[in-house]
Amino acid sequence: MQEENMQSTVQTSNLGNYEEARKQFSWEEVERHFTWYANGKVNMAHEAIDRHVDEGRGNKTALIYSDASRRETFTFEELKLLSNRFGNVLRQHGIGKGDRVFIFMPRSPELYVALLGILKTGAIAGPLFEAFMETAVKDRLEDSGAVALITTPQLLGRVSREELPELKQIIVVGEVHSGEDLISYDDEMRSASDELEPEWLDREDGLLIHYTSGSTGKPKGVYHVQNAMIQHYYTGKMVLDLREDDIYWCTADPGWVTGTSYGIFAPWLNGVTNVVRGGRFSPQDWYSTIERENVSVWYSAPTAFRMLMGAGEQVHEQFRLDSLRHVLSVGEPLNPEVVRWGWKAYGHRIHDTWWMTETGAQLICNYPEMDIKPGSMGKPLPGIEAAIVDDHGQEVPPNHMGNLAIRTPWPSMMRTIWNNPSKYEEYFRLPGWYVSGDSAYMDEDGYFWFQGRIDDVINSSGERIGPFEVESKLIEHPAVAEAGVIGKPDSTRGEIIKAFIALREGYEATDELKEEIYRFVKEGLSAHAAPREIEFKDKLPKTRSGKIMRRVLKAWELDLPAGDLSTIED
Ligand code: 6R9
Repeated sequence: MQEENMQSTVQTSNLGNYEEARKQFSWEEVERHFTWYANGKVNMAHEAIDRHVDEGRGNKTALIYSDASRRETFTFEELKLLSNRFGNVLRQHGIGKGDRVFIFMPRSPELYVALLGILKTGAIAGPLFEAFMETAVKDRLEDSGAVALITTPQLLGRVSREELPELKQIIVVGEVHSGEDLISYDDEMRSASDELEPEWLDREDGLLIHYTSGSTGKPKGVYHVQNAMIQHYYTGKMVLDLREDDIYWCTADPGWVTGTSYGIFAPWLNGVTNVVRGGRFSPQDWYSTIERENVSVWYSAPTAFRMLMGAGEQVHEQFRLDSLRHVLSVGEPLNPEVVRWGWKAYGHRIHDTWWMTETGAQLICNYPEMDIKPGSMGKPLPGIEAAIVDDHGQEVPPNHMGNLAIRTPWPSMMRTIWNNPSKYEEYFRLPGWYVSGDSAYMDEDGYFWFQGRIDDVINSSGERIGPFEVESKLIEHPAVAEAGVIGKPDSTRGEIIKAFIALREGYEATDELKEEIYRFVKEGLSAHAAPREIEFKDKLPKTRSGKIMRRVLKAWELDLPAGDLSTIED
């Protein structure tokens, strides 16, 4: 990327004139910023790390890692040398281009070094959540045909090696006992050379496989290629609004696509200092991370924001949060109440962004310069054509609910579902469109409003009700910390609305409270949207990325099998 070219990207990031920006935009223009546009040789780890060293930014801090027991910083140069070493370790064991190499460990500097090292060899990285149990790990390693795994002594017991004949090498970060047929990360890193020529790849060569759960069947291996970096880089600039001196914190784990696209690639392609915080969530811990590291751009998820909101003012008021310049959210609908609260609590409107594992990067967003309508996901990125279509692929008029679909292609879209091309085809069942599986509508100003997953939409007495709308109203009630809403079969109404609710501290689960909450929704939203049944729970079932698993609520309710639970939080 040339310095003067980066300037011109910054200028187009002024989306104040959205229509004009859309007209002028071309992906090819963005591609030109990469040196590989001219020579055709590409490697994500080189673009994200080594290039900054080559261009004189080697001494800049790339990574600030901390958890309860340590805090370490790494410059771009240090990350270059460490990932070179790890690349050499892998090469010594015969690993190279196209091999699938998985990572199964908690966040730590070694995880990030390992991932970059994998990419340098041209292998395809597969990050897994540390919380996965034996079957979840096995399913993913088996389906991908992984040849190597990087893990820790604590997690090793969940790797059923006998059942995974293709898994040749296990590299352990931590203590290894001799005679165990394991590779010690520490030993081999010590003796490996820190010089390495990365594997030069084609832009359509592999980058990552992220496993994600559908509503049925086994998890799907979403396959991404090097070319995705065009969009990671560009959205980092336009949507995250990353600038040279930013301290950026994405709270997501690399086991989730947000933790790679926006926890690794977008910040480092833009040469920005990246904060990683290990350990468990607590409001105090997160706010003190922002305060200590002077975080300026913060990307998190609705569940976290709701929990921070639930913690009450007395918590955030103890911290100095004025380093923040831009706050963003992804993963689930961001309730209007949370947007309004964020404005009050942080002085910033939380900017919602919509995208999926399959899309590889953000597609519909609230840009820094845009007027936010609280509750809306925003507008399509320049270069992205989104629409609401009916089941035949015809666009529906504004304010009508339908399938949220994207005109193909875009740079970061998945290239296949690993081992399952027919699953991949299902996303393109309407010719010319990628069908997201979300239902939404577009208003007369071109803002998109999420309604639910297609299969979550409730039909009560002929009214189509998006569960999110009801959930958003519910959490405006002072007693409600979290809410999940499903349609429960009902002989007269087709379905009635049932709400599962976790209460905030200090509220008691009584019938009077149920009655009060019912009336609150009825009066605030509509009678047909009010939950006729309410059940209080200590906790709601959620994925690791914070999505309330309505299908689990439904399974509880109807006494059905809950399906694949490998991504559930606890
Ligand atoms: C990045 C990520 C994708 C699904 C998507 C939708 C939901 C994501 C959202 C949102 C409403 C938003 N989703 N962002 N719903 N508003 N801003 O989340 O990927 O884990 O694959 O989930 O998440 O239902 O289809 P992934």
